[in-house]
Amino acid sequence: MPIRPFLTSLALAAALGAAAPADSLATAHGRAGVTCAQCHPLVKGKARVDDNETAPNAACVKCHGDLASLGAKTKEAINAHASHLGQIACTVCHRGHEASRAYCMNCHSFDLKIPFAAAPAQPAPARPKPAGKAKADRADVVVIGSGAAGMVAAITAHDAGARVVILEKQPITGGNSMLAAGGMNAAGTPQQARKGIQDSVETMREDTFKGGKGLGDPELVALLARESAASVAYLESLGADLSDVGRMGGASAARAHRPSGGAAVGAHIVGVLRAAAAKRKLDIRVNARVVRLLESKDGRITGVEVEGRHRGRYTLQAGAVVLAAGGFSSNPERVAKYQPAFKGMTSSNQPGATGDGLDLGAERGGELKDMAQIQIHPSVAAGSRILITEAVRGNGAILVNKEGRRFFNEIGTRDAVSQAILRQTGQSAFMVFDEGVHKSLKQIDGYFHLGLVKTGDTPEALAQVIGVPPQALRATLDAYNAAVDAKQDGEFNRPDLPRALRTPRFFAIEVKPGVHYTMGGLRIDPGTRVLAKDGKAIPGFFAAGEVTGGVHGANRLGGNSISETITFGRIAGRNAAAAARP
Ligand code: MEZ
Repeated sequence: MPIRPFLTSLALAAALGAAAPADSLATAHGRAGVTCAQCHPLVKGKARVDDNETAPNAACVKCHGDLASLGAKTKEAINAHASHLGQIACTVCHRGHEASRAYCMNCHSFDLKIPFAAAPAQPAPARPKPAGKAKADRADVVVIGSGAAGMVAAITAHDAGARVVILEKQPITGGNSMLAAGGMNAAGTPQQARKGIQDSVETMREDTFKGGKGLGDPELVALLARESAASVAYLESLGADLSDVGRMGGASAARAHRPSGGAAVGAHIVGVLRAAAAKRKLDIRVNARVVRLLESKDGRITGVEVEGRHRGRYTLQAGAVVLAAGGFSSNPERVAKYQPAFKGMTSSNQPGATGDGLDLGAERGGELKDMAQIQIHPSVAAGSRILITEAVRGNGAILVNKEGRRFFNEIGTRDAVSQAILRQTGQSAFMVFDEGVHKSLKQIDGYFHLGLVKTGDTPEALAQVIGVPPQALRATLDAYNAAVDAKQDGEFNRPDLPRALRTPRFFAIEVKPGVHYTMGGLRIDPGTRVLAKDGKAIPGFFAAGEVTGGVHGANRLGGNSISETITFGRIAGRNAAAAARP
């Protein structure tokens, strides 16, 4: 096949503009004179592609520019090329031989136009064969999942001298950690000291255990609290900014660490971890689903069988495997199986949070615990999958029902606040705040950007916009502000009253509870070794993050998830590297 020189991106754009609506991106490129081999380099005369789709992506960037340059050109308010998903590959959204679809539409419902969205479900040309052998068919440590737990485990194992491969079934890295908003809990940090916050490891341990209704594993809970400050320091050593500290529900002190100004913690941390992984040249394979854990005759986990999007099935032998594949909040059937009352509820999670990692571990004899402990988060924007971070309430917002009245301590634990909302008219509430709260937390700008916030110059004007009785909303705000002035919430016993709500303008977001976190999972010991039903560790098998059970008991406190991923990810990486050593 002749390899013609690339068209200029201008000429290509003109040719693509004339594409028939049912074209796929590949056929339109073909008509524009782009040859297959320009996107799929020929290996021994055949077009090949690896699961990371490296060559097609390099070709996209060569002709069209990278995400940053495309993002800078966009005039639209919703800029799909400059999202919180960070640097992702072009082919995540722009598919060659099938309909293209913006990845963000898994969670959002923007009116985004993406070229070739109407491509017919045509059979793609015979799947291109993989680009020869994958980089390694043997690793010291295989990590399954690329959220914060997986990335930290991989980086730690690498730094301990192990050869590591990360396998991610989604086309992008970051998992649910990418969406984490409010902060990372830690006690006894320099950040808290600088702000004069009184807290201790013991208080964090107590809050976590009590928040989990005493169901948490005491050793794991204590470990989470004890290592939390070191985990913040670890992230900082990789370049993270965790200088802001706020208070979350169920915490007796402000201990949720996040970037300055109150920006979302998850996208920031994932960016830092991606950069750390790139610096170490870690072998990260996306579009790579693990279908089976390999086991030796004596019950040791010895590797994985992988289904690569293009490569097909292959095995990867390993000295140790770390499972960090997350929970199952995006799997409505599984949620309903364990909690029928949550059937049909929205979820705040990324689409990959389906729980297949739990199956992998259970199939190899790992014990599952607390599977029915599923958390609904009180504040998902009504009619969406967009989490309105608890930090908005933590920084002073109140919850008001359709009658314009407060009804609960807004920074109670999530289970209690969610149930209180479900008891209100329409099973929803308005999160009401003022310009003071808005200014205190950068993340709120994102909710304006997404059109989720209703606005009024006065409480009465806001009430008109959201359809609640104006006098009632005015009276509610007056009573709340009086409580803030008196430093005592006699009505609902809210323990923290950070600021009065008097600074115009006034804002409201309608929220409903949504499935947010699954506390149950594989049982582990404090060394992150996966335990079998007889209580013995399964050799060569480690797990960290939401795929495990036991840290959060019956209810996780906001900010404890990212904390868990870093602390247990570090332990898993260290111990897996040691276990993999011959
Ligand atoms: O830990 C969480 O789930 C969290 C902090 C969520 C949020 O409301 O921001």
